[in-house]
Amino acid sequence: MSAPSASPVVRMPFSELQGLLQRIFVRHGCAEQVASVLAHNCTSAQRDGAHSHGIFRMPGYVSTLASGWVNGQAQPQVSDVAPAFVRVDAGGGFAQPALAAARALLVEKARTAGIAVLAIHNSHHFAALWPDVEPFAEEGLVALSVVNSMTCVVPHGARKPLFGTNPIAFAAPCEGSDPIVFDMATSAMAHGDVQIAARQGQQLPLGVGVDAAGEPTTDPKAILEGGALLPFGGHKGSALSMMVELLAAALTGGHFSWEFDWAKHPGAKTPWTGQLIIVIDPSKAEGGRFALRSRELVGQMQAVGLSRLPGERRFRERAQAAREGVALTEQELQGLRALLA
Ligand code: NDP
Ligand code: PYC
Repeated sequence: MSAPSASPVVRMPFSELQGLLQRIFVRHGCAEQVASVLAHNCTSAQRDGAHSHGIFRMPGYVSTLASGWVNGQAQPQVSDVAPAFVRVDAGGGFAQPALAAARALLVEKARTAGIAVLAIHNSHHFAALWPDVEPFAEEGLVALSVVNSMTCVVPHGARKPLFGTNPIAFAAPCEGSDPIVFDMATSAMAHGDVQIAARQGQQLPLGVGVDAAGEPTTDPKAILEGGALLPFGGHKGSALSMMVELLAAALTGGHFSWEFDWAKHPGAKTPWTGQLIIVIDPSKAEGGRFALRSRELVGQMQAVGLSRLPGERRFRERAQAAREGVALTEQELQGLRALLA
């Protein structure tokens, strides 16, 4: 999805935009450490052209903080519960600072046991998921993460929404190149992209969602105002979304996507759920040549005609941002300055 405006594009150094976002988070009640983690996450999404979870999200972060729904000052409580299992109670704060607090222990366990699980609960996740897994692959590890969101997806064969948009992100090292990374909602479209389409007055393909009467619609506003999304790929995406509910909520101790009620917090936007991250050390595997085998797989995919790997578009946009600065529109920049005022 393209940037959400026809306003002129400006480019800023990563550090400058990150600093601006960090000040906004602090201004609206986040502790410095929380603000730093969220600002880095959000700037990274903007830099990579992941627009549904870049600065488009800043008004939502601000309104959810103002509503008192999320605790921007939460101190994550990390528990070392088993040789390969770490739990974090995020304290009603954001999931990313909880991951940051547990990360060193998680990696140590994965390198010792070969695999380790991080189960975060009592957490809010309002971001893209790839920033949570990609850094593991950059240090030679394989990582898989799932997070559930808010009820807005009708399970395949059902009549009413129950699941969240429930993304799955995966990252693996690949010899001689950027890691292999994919990150996808299990709904036919991310909720953020439906919001962007509604804002831009675009229609959606059939199969993305239904209106308030449960009828197929191509109108994003009908999906957002009383309608719902569908899983991608019919029963297959629906099964994956169910798996995300189980792993991100039931296994972590977090809420299912339908289990929280933000009605008493006008402006609340962030799903109060859970997140699971599994990290594997591939050096323990047969042959210890995982990254080389990744390279072979990619080579074979390209040999049969593949021209775009998942993650490749982001890495391309990242390279351009490194040369020219992170792109945002003049209108978005003004909006950010207004959030700081
Ligand atoms: P997309 O459908 O845009 O992309 C999904 C994956 O497929 C990406 O890895 C993308 O790579 C890759 N891809 C897309 N098009 C192609 C193609 N033609 N060929 C090869 N690979 C391709 O993502 P979604 O709309 O499903 O999700 C968007 C974001 O929303 C995600 O970051 C997700 O984490 C986030 N989200 C967050 C939620 C939360 O609760 N926090 C809930 C739901 C979604 P590339 O990135 O390089 O384009
Ligand atoms: O885009 O579906 C989405 C989403 C939900 C929560 C954060 N992003």
